[in-house]
Amino acid sequence: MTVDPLDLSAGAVGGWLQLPSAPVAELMGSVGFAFLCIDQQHGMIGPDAMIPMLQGLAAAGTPAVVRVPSNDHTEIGRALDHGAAAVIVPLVNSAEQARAAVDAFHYPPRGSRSFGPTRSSWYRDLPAPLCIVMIETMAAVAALPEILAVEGVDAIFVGPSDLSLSAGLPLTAQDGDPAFDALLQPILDAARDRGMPAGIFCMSAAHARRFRQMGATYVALFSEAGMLRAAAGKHLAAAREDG
Ligand code: 3PY
Ligand code: MG
Repeated sequence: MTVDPLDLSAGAVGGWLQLPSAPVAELMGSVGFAFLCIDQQHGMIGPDAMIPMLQGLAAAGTPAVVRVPSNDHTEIGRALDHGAAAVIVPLVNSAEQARAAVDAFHYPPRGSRSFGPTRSSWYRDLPAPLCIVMIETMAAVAALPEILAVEGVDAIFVGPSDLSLSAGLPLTAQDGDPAFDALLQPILDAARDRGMPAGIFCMSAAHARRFRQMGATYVALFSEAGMLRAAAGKHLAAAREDG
């Protein structure tokens, strides 16, 4: 398996997977995304479905990121054992929670990950995986300087929907509401000041362009399920039109 190192510092555009399908993961990998994220938090992907999806992405040569279901020691270790190039940990709301994620990510003496690297040990020279924590609540915003200072946090990833809800804003705030931008800009600025990659989930290509202009160093575009549903709806509507 040859997979390029994950570079989250220079405008990378990744994609998002919610459906438990290896062929769909491979298909999305063939498109050229900088990475694809297997979403175990909100996607329909359990541990058994994840393994063939990792294999599909490896076949396409696409780095596979795993969003674990929660900040859970076992889930983080398992994603790494199975060969994730990075783990995204949702809802990290304090430095203590960031330290717990980093602790689960590393073997002793640095952390407390249990040894048993199944698939990840089958290949030499795999790039070192990255530990990415999600900033998506007002608590995380308040604790941001301390979270960014936690040794072992490699990058942050903003969840715009949860952040909006936590701030009492509508989900549409990410479409350009100044109140949302006023929340996001200092997050991106603080990461830049520390030289830390900062990414954000994007519901559209327009969001990706706007958030990159605001300083996001990488983005993840909405999911294969969303794209498939939108395309199916468009084709259906077109087919119903009279010639
Ligand atoms: C959010 O927008 O809250 C996310 O977690 C995106 O995946
Ligand atoms: Mg979220």
